[in-house]
Amino acid sequence: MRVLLVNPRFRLPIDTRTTPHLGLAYLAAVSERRGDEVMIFDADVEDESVVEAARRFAPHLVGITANTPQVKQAWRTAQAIKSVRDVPIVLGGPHPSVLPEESVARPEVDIVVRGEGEATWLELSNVIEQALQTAPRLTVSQLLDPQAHLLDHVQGITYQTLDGAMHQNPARPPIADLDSLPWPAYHYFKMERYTNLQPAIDAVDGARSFSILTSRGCPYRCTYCSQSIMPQKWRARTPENILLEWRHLVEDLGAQEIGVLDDSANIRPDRLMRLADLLIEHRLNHVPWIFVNGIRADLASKELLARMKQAGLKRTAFGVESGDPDILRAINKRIDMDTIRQAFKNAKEVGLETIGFFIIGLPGETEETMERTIRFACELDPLIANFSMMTPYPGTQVYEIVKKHGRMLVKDWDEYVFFEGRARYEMGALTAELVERKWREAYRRFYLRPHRILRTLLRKDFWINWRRTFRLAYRTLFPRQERKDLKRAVESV
Ligand code: B12
Ligand code: SF4
Repeated sequence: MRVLLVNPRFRLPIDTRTTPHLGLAYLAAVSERRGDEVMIFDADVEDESVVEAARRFAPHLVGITANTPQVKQAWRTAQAIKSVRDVPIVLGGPHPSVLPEESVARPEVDIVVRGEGEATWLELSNVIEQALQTAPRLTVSQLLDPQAHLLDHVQGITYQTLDGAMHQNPARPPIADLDSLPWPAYHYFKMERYTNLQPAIDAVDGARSFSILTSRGCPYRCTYCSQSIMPQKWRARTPENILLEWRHLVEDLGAQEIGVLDDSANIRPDRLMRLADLLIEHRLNHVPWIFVNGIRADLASKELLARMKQAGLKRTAFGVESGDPDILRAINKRIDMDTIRQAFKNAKEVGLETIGFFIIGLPGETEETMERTIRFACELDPLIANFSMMTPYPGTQVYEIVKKHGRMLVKDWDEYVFFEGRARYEMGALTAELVERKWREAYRRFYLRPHRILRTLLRKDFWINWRRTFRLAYRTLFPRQERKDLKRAVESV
């Protein structure tokens, strides 16, 4: 069977072509293991249109991924494919997982896979292949015929049969044994077209940057985080299993940097300690790696950080979010400021570079609390401070709070990006003017301190990348024209 997996193009004032989409890379791997012919269409890097690709490849099944700001583009993409081929179109990813009925109600979307996708995608592929055996010209109408009951037993999907009935099949339990998954299938991506993991600060050949996922899920429930849509249960691969993939990335694919994308990699510090030992023992520690997405500051002891540094860890991010203790409590972060201070101190003392993630405009914020966040960022002084404008994603607690007590300023999913410098909602004393001003101030005050400017100028990678860095800074702070041009280009599919 031929399966086409699509990452719809996305307009964002930052470069999104950093690394191949890991979710699609996993789905491609399970399809390949099933014996399917696979094509990945990552619209961010392709030359041809998705319509041309669908015509040429003639898939029996199409899967499209979508986060919130991508979902409308996912619908446009589905429409474009449907215009040339009567093929079942399945949507998955963070957005349709939270609001499956919204997508399924559209004529161009047939099925939504909710949550973790591999097992459901596999089962759907089996169902469709079996149906194709009895009806080689299987139409979508046959698949969605209420009398046929073809999809009745597939867990984790939502779909609408031809009689208009919406079916929300029971949720699929999370994959218990992550070691059983195949490795992400990078060979379906045009690797040479991606940038490296953090192109604003590192100069690495993009074709040699890879990501890895050592655990899934997160036991915490921070009120602003879309992680709350994934299974609460934190599951981890064994260090021995991770080592095999790590070695494959380094020795077979020539990785020059590896990004660990876990939400919360250090929930069990002993597991990371063992992984670090294995990387050292197997001489894989010459390839630098980065915790791109942040680790928990309360579980990052100096001993663990030092061992990981020895194992090749170059840089780690921490989710700090706020410099105000009450706001930290309100967002359910379950970390206090001293613990965060200590984690940054430990990381710097063992020689690691640090990234701090901060949020401006959380519910309940005032000018003073945002001011504390800016001051805390300057005090912690990470190599990179990333200030996100609070964007309430559907499914999160903040989204419910804002819907109830505030006023959403953006109605369109396309606008749900947080690097754009525009406030997404207003609530009480938290006006758009105030949040936008503090967000601009945060970047200005953090990066334009004399010692920061000097530090930036002294980095070798800055000079290799300076054109790009200035372009990114400009696009981040003045996104308006960029947005218009991108919108036009993207919506043509
Ligand atoms: C790495 C990452 C990025 C990278 C993306 C690199 C890339 N090319 O993929 C960068 C830094 C560019 C990025 C940017 C953004 N990101 Co981001 N990102 C992540 C992160 C940390 C890891 C993604 C990942 O690889 N996960 C692991 C894989 C295995 O999971 P997955 O992709 O979700 O796929 C699984 C399922 O969702 C499902 N699935 C997914 N697609 C499909 C399709 C089909 C057909 C099927 C059947 C199943 C299926 O099956 C997959 C396998 O189990 C996640 C957090 C997270 N834990 O997922 C946030 C996350 C996805 N990002 C998020 C956001 C908000 C953004 C931005 C919008 C932020 C912004 N700047 O405003 C941008 C959007 C950029 C874009 N192009 O769309 C949110 C999404 C929330 C939402 N409701 O949409 C997340 C969930 C973070 C969070 N906790 O809030 N991101
Ligand atoms: S912000 Fe981090 S710790 Fe909090 S729920 Fe999301 S992934 Fe978990």
